[in-house]
Parts: sequence; C-alpha cells; structure tokens
Amino acid sequence: MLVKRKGITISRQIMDDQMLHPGATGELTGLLNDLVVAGKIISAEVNMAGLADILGQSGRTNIQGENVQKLDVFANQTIKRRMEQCGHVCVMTSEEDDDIIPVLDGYEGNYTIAFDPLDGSTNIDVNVSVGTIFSIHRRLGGTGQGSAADLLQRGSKQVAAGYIIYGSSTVMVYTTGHGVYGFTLDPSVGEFFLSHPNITIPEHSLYYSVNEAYANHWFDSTRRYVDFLKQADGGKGPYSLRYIGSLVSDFHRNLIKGGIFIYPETDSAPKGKLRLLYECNPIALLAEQAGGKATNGKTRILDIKPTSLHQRTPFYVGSKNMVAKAEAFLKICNT
Ligand code: AFP
Repeated sequence: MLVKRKGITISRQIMDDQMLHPGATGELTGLLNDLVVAGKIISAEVNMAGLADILGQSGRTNIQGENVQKLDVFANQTIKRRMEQCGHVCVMTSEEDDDIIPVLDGYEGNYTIAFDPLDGSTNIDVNVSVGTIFSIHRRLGGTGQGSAADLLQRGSKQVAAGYIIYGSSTVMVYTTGHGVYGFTLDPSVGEFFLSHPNITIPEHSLYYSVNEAYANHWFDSTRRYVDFLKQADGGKGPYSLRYIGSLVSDFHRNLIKGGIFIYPETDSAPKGKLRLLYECNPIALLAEQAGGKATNGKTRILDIKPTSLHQRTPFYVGSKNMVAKAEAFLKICNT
C-alpha cells in the first residue's frame, strides 16, 4: 500500500485508489473528480452566502437585482449538472427530488449516486457548518439509463462514499473501501490537499450527540442508554453532550474526536428521521472504514436492503465500543 503524506492532492489520491483495483477503467476516478468540482462550486457559494444575500427563499432577488436561489436548491442543481454529463453515472437520487433523476442521453455510465446536496441547510443562516453527503454504487447491470433498482442496493455494496463539509474550512472526507481520508480545500489555489490521512475513530470517547428534546418520545431502551451516559460508567463518564443538528458536522467531530451520534426512533416517528440511502449508508461506510460501527439498533446499517429511495432508519453511529454498548442496551430493553 502507498504511504500517504499530508499535502498530496485529492486527484492524486483518487488515482492511487484506482491503482488498487487492477482492471479499473477510470470511470469511478472520473466521477469522483467531477464531485470534487461540484464541491468547490458549492463551497464558493456557501462562503459567499452572507455577502451575496443569497439566503432566504427561492425567487428572491439579491442586491444586484439578480434572481437568487436557496443554497440547497443551488447545491442540488450543481451536483445534478456535474453528474448528468460526467459520463460515469446512469441514474441518481437526491434528497431534494421525489423520483429518480436520469442522466443526459448518451452520457450513461456504470455507477449510481445518491446524495444529500446540502444537509443541515436549516442552519445556514446562523453560520453552522453544513455538508454534501454522497453514496456511490456500481449499477446492477445493463446499459443506458439506470433504474430505481440500481439505487436500491445495500450499503455494503457501496464502492465509494463521503461528504464535503463547508465549515471554518471546506473538507472532503471519503472512502473507496481502503480507509478514510480527509482533504482540506485551499481556496487560494482551488485545490484539496490531504490533511487527514487514514482517519481512525477512537474506540471510546466521552461525547454523545442526540436531540434530547425528544426524550419523552423515545423508546425506553434509548432513554436508558442516554441515562447511562449521564452516569459515571465506572469512572469513564459522565459523558458530554455535543449536538449541532447538522449530521455532517456532528459526525465529523465524532469521527475525529470519537463519540456516538444517535437519531433514534420515536413514538411518532418509528423509523427516525434520517434517510438510509444518502445519509446513513455513506456515513456508516465511513464509520466502519475508520474502525467504528453503525446500526439501527438491531441490524448493521450496511446490511439493510433498501425498499424505497427516501426510506428512513434509526441511526446509531460512531466509536465502536460506544455503539456496541448502545446496542446492548437496546437488546436488553427490547426483550
Ligand atoms: P435539515 O437539512 O433540514 O437542516 O436537517 C438536518 C438533518 O437531516 C441532519 O443533518 C440532522 O442531524 C438532523 O436533521 C437534525 O434533526 P433535529 O432538528 O430533529 O434534531
């Protein structure tokens, strides 16, 4: 395996990844490089948000009298445009679109992409970090336009997944199944450079992330686990709560520092809130590749067979020991 040094460019890394797969055609490399371009475009727009008065509803005009879009609409269009003509994708699904999204005729490729163009977007106008999340599968077979079936594959079949977080700096974190790497965008030259080689998530930590406002609506098992986190836990605890309300930000922090992120089922939302295809699957693959764990409480996230594009699932992800402990609580309380 090639030793990665801080400072290599993301395109170099993507090409190195390709070399790990003898016989690779370069299609995935091309797709990822186009995603990088989309990330740079969205990053520039997010950074200009306050200045350009782009916040607010679609259809508003900015101070130059131009029609402006909400950033999530902008991000969605940017990714769709890059992907529909990159020549490597056969079908897409996005958090912003009800149905599958075709690619341009003549540009069909061998991969599918599911994405959340700007997750956490309700936080944009208060300068909270938001992110683009993506999940890539190889199509089931055939040629031409892909179908929903190509998208409804298990997370364990992902060939690449990651996110781009637009925060104090823009960082792209991704995996192609050979570890997790983070690249920070240097806006002065418009290039992502390796800043976080071979990320591993600490096996244990003292952070947990959950929206406790819903505690009265959780199942007993979840409530007991979170209560446990507030106790001493043999001298390890009490744990500290860190919740931003933007999955990419919460997960990114836990990936680097360790911790567990929980979005559980509630009595009114028995499947939770987060979406399997373009939120939980890609984050779960990153977590596992970094040595962590991801479950819905009963089943490994990556083993769930999706049945619909926008299906939701309860989500417990992060440091291996903490997720295992949560699972143990859920099993005991549910029996
Ligand atoms: P938005 O994209 O609508 O801001 O939702 C963000 C999100 O899907 C995810 O990023 C957060 O973890 C989660 O919702 C926060 O949900 P609660 O506000 O219910 O805690």
